[in-house]
Amino acid sequence: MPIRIPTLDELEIEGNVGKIAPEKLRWMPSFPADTPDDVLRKELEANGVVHVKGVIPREYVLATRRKYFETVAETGILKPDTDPTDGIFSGENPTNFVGADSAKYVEDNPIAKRHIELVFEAAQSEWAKEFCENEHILAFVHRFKPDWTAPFCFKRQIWRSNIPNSERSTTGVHYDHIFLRGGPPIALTAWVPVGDVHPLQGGLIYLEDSLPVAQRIEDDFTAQGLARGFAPDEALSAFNSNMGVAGMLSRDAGEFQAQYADGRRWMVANYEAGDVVFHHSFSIHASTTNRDPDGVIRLSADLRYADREHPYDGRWDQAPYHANDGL
Ligand SMILES: O=C(O)CCC(=O)C(=O)O
Ligand SMILES: [Fe+2]
Repeated sequence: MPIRIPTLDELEIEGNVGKIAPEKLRWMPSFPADTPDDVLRKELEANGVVHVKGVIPREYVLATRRKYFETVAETGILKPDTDPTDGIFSGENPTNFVGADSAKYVEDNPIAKRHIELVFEAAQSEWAKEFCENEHILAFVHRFKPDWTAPFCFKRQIWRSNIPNSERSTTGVHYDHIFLRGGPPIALTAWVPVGDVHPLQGGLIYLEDSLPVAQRIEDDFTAQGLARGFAPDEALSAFNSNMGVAGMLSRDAGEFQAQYADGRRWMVANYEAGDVVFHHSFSIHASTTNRDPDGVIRLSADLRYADREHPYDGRWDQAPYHANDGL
């Protein structure tokens, strides 16, 4: 049964701390795949993010969703006797299935350790590499970045599953350049919902008109780094002493909005398998808590693109995502 998409007033969007009031939200525009290139580019420059419908054939995305869940299934993440493509959560202890970025907190939980190993296995697989390099996304990278003559997908790509009703597990508020400072802020992120991600399933929310806000914050970090006499490597790090926990600007979208957004709203969206959200390195975004009523796990991939003929952050192209890669 397709889920009925709630109205903004009905939507219960939660960060790590609390709900975000409906008046602090708006819907994000989406664009059909045949939208003219100049409209897509203008939207990326003006709003920092473009949600494009139907970029990748739905069947390919769903087949990839199946492969991912087959790879991690042995840890008991899926409800017995359900189709891996559906990705229905088993209801086991949520801490068994925390993301790979929590690797250092699960040393005493063998199931969680194994789960993270399998997440890395998925990220290092041939099917994940093919997915990142698929012609459908690359065609859009060309359309957004016509001056790139040799675009490529960074080896380090992140696969994330968010299980339903797992508290305090959302991705904190950030812009990607925090993690990509080894190059100029021109890398292009494709955030790919790997399955349908309706607004209750905890997909990404984007702050409207966020590029100037991020630029200001980044300028501030640069000035603080200079004042503190950071060595070059330290200045590049997302985890230097100026930065928040895990490199994030805030652990909670609502808190960040109250402090820094100056009346800007968070944009929410209904993502479907086949859609891709392209965002600028200064686009401010976060994820929300998965409250899927049918227990569906939210799966997505963060794929990032740069060009061999332009400067880029080489730290992201050394190896696939693995434990302790320091990024
Ligand atoms: O999926 C998430 O929770 C975070 C994704 C993200 O931040 C990105 O793709 O840049
Ligand atoms: Fe991000």
